[in-house]
Amino acid sequence: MVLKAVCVLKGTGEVTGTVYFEQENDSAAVKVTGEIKGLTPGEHGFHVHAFGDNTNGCISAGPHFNPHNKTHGGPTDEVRHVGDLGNVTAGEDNVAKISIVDKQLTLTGPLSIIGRTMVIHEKADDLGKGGNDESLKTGNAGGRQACGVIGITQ
Ligand SMILES: [Cu+2]
Ligand SMILES: [Zn+2]
Repeated sequence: MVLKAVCVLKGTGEVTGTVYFEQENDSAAVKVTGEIKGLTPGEHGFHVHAFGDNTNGCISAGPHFNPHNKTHGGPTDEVRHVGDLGNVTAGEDNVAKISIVDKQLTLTGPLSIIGRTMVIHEKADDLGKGGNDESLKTGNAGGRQACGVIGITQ
C-alpha cells in the first residue's frame, strides 16, 4: 500500500509552500516533492521538526526530529537527525522546487513523521560542518520562515 502525506507551509511573512510525501511500502525511501514560494534566492535549510505543534508559531515545533539522539548532519550523512533534509534552493523567481528521496524518513510505524512539522528556514543549513556547537544542533539555518504539520492525505 502506498503511503501519502501532505504539508502546507505558512509563516508570518510571504513564504508559503506545499510539500508532498510518498512511500511505496513500509521500508521504501520517502519521495518528497513540491514547491516553496517567497524565498530569497539561494539555499534554505529544510527539516522535519519534532512536534506537530504550532500554538506559538513555528517555534512550537521544537528541535529537529531526532529519535536516535544523534548530532545534526546532512541528508547523506550516516550521523544526522532523521529530520535533516539539508537545503532547498530558491531561484531568482524566489521559488524552490523540491525533489528529494530520503531513506531515513518514514510515513509509518513509531518513527513516522506524520503529525510532526516541516520547517523552511531563513538561511542555509551548514549540514553540521560549521565548526561550532550550533552547527551540530541546527546547522545555523537561522529563523523559521514558514512551517506546517504533516498530515495524512488520500
Ligand atoms: Cu529546521
Ligand atoms: Zn538536524
